[in-house]
Amino acid sequence: MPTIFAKIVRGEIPSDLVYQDEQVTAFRDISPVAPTHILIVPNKVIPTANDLTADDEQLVGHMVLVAKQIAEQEGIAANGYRLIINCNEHGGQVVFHLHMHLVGGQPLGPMILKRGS
Ligand code: DGP
Repeated sequence: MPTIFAKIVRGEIPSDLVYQDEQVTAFRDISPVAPTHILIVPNKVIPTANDLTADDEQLVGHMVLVAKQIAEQEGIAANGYRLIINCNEHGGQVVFHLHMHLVGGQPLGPMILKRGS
């Protein structure tokens, strides 16, 4: 079954596209949690971070560099932003097509739950 993100990558369903090349596609999250909330997605389907292999090393590096470039374009690079990859249930992953969240445009507060809470 193709994921919703695979359909976005192929242009089969609409998205607010920000960037695309032969390796990755970036588009605005449908439910933004901050003024800037963009998803950077590999064009090939990798379900979770657990499925990454050494062959994907360059791809993952590319995802980070694309995120950095988009942050500059969005005007949030100097103030800062957060890059997040959720994995599986405890990570809060909902769409099982690897993606990196680029979130910024306002102070984001502390990272996550403190240990033990
Ligand atoms: P995660 O919890 O890491 O799997 O985040 C999935 C994100 O994907 C969530 O923030 C909402 C977003 N999302 C889900 N479906 C769509 C969609 O059809 N279009 C767009 N642009 N974003 C979507």
